[in-house]
Amino acid sequence: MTTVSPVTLRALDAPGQPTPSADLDALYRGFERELLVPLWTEIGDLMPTTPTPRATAHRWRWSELLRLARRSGDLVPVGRGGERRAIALANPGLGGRPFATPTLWAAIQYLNPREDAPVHRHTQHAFRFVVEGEGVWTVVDGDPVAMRRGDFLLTPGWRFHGHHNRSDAPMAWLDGLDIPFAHAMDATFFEFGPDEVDDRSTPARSRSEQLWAHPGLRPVSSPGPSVSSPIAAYRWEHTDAALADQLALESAGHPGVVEPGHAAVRFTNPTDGGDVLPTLRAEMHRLRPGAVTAARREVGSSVWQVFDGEGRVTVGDRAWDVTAGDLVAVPSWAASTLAAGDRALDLFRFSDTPIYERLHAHRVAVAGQGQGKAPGQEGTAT
Ligand code: GTQ
Ligand code: FE2
Repeated sequence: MTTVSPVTLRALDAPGQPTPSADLDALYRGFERELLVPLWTEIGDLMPTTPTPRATAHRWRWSELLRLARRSGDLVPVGRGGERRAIALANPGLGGRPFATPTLWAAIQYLNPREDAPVHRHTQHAFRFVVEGEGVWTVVDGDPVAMRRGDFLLTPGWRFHGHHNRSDAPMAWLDGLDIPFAHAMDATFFEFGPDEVDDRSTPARSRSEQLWAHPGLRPVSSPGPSVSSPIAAYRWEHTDAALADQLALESAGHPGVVEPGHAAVRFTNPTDGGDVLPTLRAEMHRLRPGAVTAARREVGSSVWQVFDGEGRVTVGDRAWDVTAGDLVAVPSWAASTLAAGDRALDLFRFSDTPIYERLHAHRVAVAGQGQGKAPGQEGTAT
């Protein structure tokens, strides 16, 4: 049997296959010679009844990330060429590539006191989320943006950006980008910027916030909708207040929370109410002490980062205790549940949902709420 064609061998395990014979084997060799593959041997893999992601659910501990980032701070300079001291999560199902999921990059970035990361731009869309620390300004197209605990910051594609640490303490934060998606799409462009950031001032608020970060108010001078949000920083005080208010409303018997004990807000583009970046969705969630969320599946992948508190994250048949800074990758269509411990649990989440929504490939199923929606039957995103 050592001379049997690889197509025949692969077909042996698959259902609905023709009876093996020398003639069939010759046919399969013909396919191979002509670089052809029949559907009937591949259909289980290519057209499964539900998504079968190669990515797996995985938890990374912030304490370990930080330890290794600090060590990188001792040993690895930041400069032109390498560009960033960023260390990416590599999903165990994705062959060692620096991909948290097939579409999402998630990395810890680390800057030593008084250190600079050089200016560059790329078509990949980026955000930063600050789980602890402060003292770095990221300068986005000449606008200096302070980075502080709890802040969510945007660097939309093709904006020049460099970071500089103005404090005597090191700073680490989470970077999220659509690098794996852009890589798979063969759609990446990159350019070096000037050697120095052009504005080294250190304002508490960026010009983008002065113009745009006033609830419900847009500048009359602004043109129409922009593909990415014009707000460079969403400050923790606003996010925190929004979550606290949802839970206060729930306590008073009014609607607003996602489900009992679970408040959540989505960061949005104020010019159109949509997601902050064309490829990335970002949200902040708060669970009351002891709250447990309904199991939820969604097409597309996501990454959670605990911001505050302790709890347990369950994805499929895996479960992890998590604490501030810990990260969990959730593959497409895996059922996930969050549970808060004795304290409230705050979590940041980002996902590739905008891609799937725009392609009408998005489905969600929540335990106790029936089946996932069929393609073409989704309502408008809310
Ligand atoms: O800070 O500009 O984690 O360009 C990966 C690529 C961070 C950044 C990353 C980047 C950056
Ligand atoms: Fe960058």
